[in-house]
Amino acid sequence: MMEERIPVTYKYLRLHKKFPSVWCPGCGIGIVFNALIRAIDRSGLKKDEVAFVSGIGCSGRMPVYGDFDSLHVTHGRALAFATGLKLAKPDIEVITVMGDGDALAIGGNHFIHAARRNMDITAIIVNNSIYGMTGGQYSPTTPTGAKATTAMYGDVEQPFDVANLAVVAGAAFVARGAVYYAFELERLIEQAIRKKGFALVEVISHCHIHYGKMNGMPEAIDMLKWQKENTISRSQAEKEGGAGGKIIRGVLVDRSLPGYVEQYDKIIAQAQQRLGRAR
Ligand SMILES: Cc1ncc(C[n+]2csc(CCOP(=O)(O)OP(=O)(O)O)c2C)c(N)n1
Ligand code: SF4
Repeated sequence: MMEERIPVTYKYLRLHKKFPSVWCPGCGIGIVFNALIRAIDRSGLKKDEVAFVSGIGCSGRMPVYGDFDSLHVTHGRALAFATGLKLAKPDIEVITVMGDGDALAIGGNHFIHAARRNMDITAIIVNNSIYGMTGGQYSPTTPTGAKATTAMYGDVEQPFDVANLAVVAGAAFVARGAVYYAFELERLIEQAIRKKGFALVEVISHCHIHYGKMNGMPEAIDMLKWQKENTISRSQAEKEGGAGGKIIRGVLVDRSLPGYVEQYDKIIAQAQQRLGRAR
């Protein structure tokens, strides 16, 4: 009898409760979710050692489908809730999943300060350059000139470079992956999970339904080809002496910085010593 092979991902899904998912066929979010789950599996964490936190948006639905302790909170506030959770339960691996709108528009303030504080959180930003869930409004990462339902003649704003924003804000670990390179993405997320401190993985993903349709790439495959042709690994860029105008994938920063939780614990210990009490 042939042995039935069950993908590792199935172990971590609320399979009989929450499926089918809301995601459009071909959306990049499913690939990110798979990579994230495989990264958790590789890192050896047990289900009850992980908590998922998300805001609202197509990307923010991931914790609904993952069988972990989850907080599905208000739009833009995932990192604020994740910070509270981490302080209350420092031993839990807290993972936030956000869309670019969620993390960088309404949630932009939380994003820079979580990075600045070096909160020990793994943050995944699924950057599809658009507000997917609400019908394709432009976001802080929509490229200048690209069309959106709120920019029919092209967006006039400058987009954020998400990963570099995290670098200058003070994150301990910053990486960028792309859905097209799913196995590389899995390794980047695993590194982020293992890292102490604020660890960001920006994932270049796609919303062919809104962004693609308005910008000459109506099928998921068009957008995946775009990722293949317009991104380059850091090692390849170094070999070639430059990125040639392409977006760099890989680890951008991995540094040792004091983490917020350990600094906070030190303050508590000092205060308790002064008051003459053991913790
Ligand atoms: C306070 C608040 N403002 C606005 C909304 C409406 N809203 C829901 S999801 C969303 C944007 C989603 O875009 P993004 O975060 O990029 O995620 P995606 O759906 O593309 O994955 C917005 C504006 C809301 N739910 N709550
Ligand atoms: S609307 Fe866009 S981002 Fe949302 S599930 Fe569909 S393809 Fe994905």
